Amino acid sequence: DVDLLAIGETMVMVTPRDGGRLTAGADYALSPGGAESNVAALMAQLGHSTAWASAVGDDPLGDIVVGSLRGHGVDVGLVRRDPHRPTAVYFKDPAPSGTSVHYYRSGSAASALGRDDLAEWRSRPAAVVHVSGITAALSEQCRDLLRHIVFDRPLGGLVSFDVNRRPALWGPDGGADELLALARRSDIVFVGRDEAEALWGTSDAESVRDLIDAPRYLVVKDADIEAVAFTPEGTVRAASRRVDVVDPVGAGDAFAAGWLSGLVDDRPESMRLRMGHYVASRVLMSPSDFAELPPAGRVAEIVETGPQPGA
Ligand code: KDG
Repeated sequence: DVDLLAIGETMVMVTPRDGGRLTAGADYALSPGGAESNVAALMAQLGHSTAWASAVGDDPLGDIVVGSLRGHGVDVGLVRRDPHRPTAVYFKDPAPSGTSVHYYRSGSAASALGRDDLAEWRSRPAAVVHVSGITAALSEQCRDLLRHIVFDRPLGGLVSFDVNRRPALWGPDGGADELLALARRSDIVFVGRDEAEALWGTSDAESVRDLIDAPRYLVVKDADIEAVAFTPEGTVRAASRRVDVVDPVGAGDAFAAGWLSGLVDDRPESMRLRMGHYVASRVLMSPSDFAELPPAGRVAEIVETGPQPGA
């Protein structure tokens, strides 16, 4: 069995190499951009066995995505190559006022994922199956697949759901009802306080808890302030690490990777939250959606013995 099976679309991300604006750049870097596979790749760096299930085109961009994730130690044996649909692309435009993203993903290989893919995926039983709300916005078929995974549990394991609000992918309601229904039926839920406020009008972590209520673990992240976990053993809070933010994209995935690593290793909740903050801080300081981490084992040591968050 693997520790984590992550399911979702991964695109090729195009971003200016010098960190400048997209329209000003002359030199661009290509790398994989996918919320769920980011979690798998970061957890692999933390020493866990992880697999990523998805589809990409049978094209060079698909080779880039699969090759890079394999290079990061993720099992990519469940990734289907689609000869008829392309790998999606997205452009990241880092602006001082906030990074924006531009998607070219409709009709992509991953938008045709569906229940037919499950038979193959069952060959990798996982302790945690990690999915996100992005999949619900990709196509009707993807939404049906995600609902089936969360509601009917065809894959076993704990279902971890990152709300991952992406307004650019949704119609006017922003997916509020759909994302709430999925969160209520998952075992582990990650959501930003700001995301929850935009989707559901909640004001603080407790009101998010009152609304979602059901999951075994609910982690509400409040940007650079703190994260609050509601667990069967009670409520635990941990302050965020103060860092100079280079690019926030991917920090949520990194937090999930750190937290889930702590869960799989059976660490106490305060440690899980601090692992989440630590891995997020590394991605916040990196221009990409990703970061190289210190060797597995060393991270837990740094988090356990290093300066406490906020210090
Ligand atoms: O989560 C960070 C990025 O990798 C992500 O935004 C790209 O999967 C992505 C999406 O759909 O937005």
